Amino acid sequence: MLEKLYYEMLRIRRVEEKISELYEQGFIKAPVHLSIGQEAVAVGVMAALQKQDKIVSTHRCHGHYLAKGGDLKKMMAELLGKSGGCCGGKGGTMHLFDDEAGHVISAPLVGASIAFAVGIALASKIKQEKKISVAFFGDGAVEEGIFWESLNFASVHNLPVIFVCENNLYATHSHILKRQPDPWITQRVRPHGVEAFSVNGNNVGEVLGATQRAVNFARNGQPCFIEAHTYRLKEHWGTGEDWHLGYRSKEEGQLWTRACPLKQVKEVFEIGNIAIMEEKIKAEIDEAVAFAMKSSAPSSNELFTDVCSEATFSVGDAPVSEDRTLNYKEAAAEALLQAMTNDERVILMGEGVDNITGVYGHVLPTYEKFGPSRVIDTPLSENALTGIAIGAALDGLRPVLIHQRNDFMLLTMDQLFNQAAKIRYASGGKHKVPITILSFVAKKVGEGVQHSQSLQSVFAHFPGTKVGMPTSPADVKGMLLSAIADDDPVIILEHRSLFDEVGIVPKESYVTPHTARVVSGGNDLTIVCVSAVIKNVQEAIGIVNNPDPFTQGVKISPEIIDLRWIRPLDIGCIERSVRKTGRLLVVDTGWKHFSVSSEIIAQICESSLSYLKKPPMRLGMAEGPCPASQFLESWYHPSAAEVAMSILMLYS
Ligand SMILES: Cc1ncc(C[n+]2csc(CCOP(=O)(O)OP(=O)(O)O)c2C)c(N)n1
Ligand SMILES: [Mg+2]
Repeated sequence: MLEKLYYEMLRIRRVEEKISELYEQGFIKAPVHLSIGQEAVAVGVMAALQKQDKIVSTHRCHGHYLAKGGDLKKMMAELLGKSGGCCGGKGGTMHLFDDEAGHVISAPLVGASIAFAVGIALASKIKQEKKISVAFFGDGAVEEGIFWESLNFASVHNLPVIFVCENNLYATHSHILKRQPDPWITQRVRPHGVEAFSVNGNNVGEVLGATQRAVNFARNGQPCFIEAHTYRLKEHWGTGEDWHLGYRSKEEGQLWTRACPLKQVKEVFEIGNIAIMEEKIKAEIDEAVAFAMKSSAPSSNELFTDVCSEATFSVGDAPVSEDRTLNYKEAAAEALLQAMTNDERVILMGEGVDNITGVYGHVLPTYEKFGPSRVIDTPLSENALTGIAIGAALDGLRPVLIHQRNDFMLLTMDQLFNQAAKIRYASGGKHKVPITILSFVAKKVGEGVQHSQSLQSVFAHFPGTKVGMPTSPADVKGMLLSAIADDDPVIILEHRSLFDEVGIVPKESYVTPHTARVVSGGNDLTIVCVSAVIKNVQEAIGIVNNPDPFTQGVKISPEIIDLRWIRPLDIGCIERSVRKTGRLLVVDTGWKHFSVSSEIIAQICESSLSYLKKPPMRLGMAEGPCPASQFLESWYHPSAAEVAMSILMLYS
């Protein structure tokens, strides 16, 4: 056993030395974060795991990848940016993954991947599998909120997960005592209800022993934490030494060099024929480098592949087989119930989802039917929850995560847009992240600047996500079902002022296609509506066409388009209409500047400028935060009268 552990550590060391050579020769053009000096942690932990167990890693991921059984050839090709790499060259040095080996993913945003391990553990528990998951991270990650949020969630839900902190004393160039009140992280972790071990991370046997104990706990639903004290011998990134920078001393480095994991084994134990080991490793490395060198460079098409999935569900308009009516909230609740009934991979998570109101009633039927194992009330940890949903999705579930206001989603920006939106691409299309985020926009609730925003343009900015804003009861059902069936992250924003709208909603399950809806045809003017503004627009048309002195008896027949999906944007529908009417008004629930309306008008100007008879116009919230006072807020959103004025100005 010890020989095998030594061999694995030596292999990582030699691979990283070869990486250094390739880097210095200019074959690797990206930062390399070497784990030279820290090999015992990866090897000791992995020796206690089974193949089925899954791990997630960080920017310093080479050792974890190799120790878990990741393919060395594909790793080398990835580091060289080649198409034969494990991510087709799209992931690079910090995004290695080998799903078959159980190295699910590594993510360089400090702390981010910790939540994925918790999500994988949640999925294991729900699927009643025996596998456990392990998150590797550095001491710096312990300063991130997501670490504590993840730890808390794992503890409350008794998840089979092990948190492995490689405490190498430094985050980049900053010593732990400058960043944390107590360098013994274990002490601060224990009160969270996890079993915690502190080990000499340079002693592979000690790491293995602690991990074996942790594995026994974790397989029985007791999360564990291992703090492995270790030391990075090379600079933070790059291949050299950095004693000259002065943030750590050469003497300290010499102490740790003497305590190097390889030496610790060799000096104490009789290890078989090391020369044979060296030869075998060299042959393997040479073969991997040859493979990587021969592998072709990716073609320019690869910029645009693996960004989003092709829709995996059949599309078509909502069936109108019968004329049952539901209100908007009931239709949304029915979508969630049908999705969970039809597919046992669908789970629902969110803060207070099981409380008496069941998130505006949306969750009551699902909670009643499926109970707390699939409708999961969560701690208030928006960012970690998103990461946990990602982890569960990477392990085969289709989580729906609810935030009661879209304002709260700003706390999840890292997980949503650095992680969920990028994982398909960074894994070369091999991973998918089928998560649905359901959230709400509110107006006229008196809750002011942090509860009344409409942030669709922020969310739609990122390739790799889809964003929908349903307006009708039929669409809220179809768009939610579409989101849940989608293999990519989809954000659905409901507007609370639509909750009481009633309409025909087919009973069966169906998906709303990624197209805009022409609500009423007309030739005089195109009005594009985003979400709830459609009610104001319809009222405005009533005002305009009402024969009174204000309108001087004009009769305008506008084409009203309900956008439905912000991303993908159905610009074709708007173009067809504008080329017919020559006039465009966009009315949005959000701000005008840097917005959905800006995007639509820019695209129309690019493609259809010569068709426009007048400069396009747009309306949105006043360019300031939303006031709490009902008096102030009454001027804040575009009123029907303002819409009417704009229509008249465009038409005149
Ligand atoms: C959220 C975030 N903040 C900052 C960085 C820049 N950064 C990259 S690695 C690193 C230090 C991480 O230290 P630690 O977690 O101890 O890991 P180590 O590098 O020591 O292995 C920092 C600050 C980042 N990648 N992500
Ligand atoms: Mg560190």
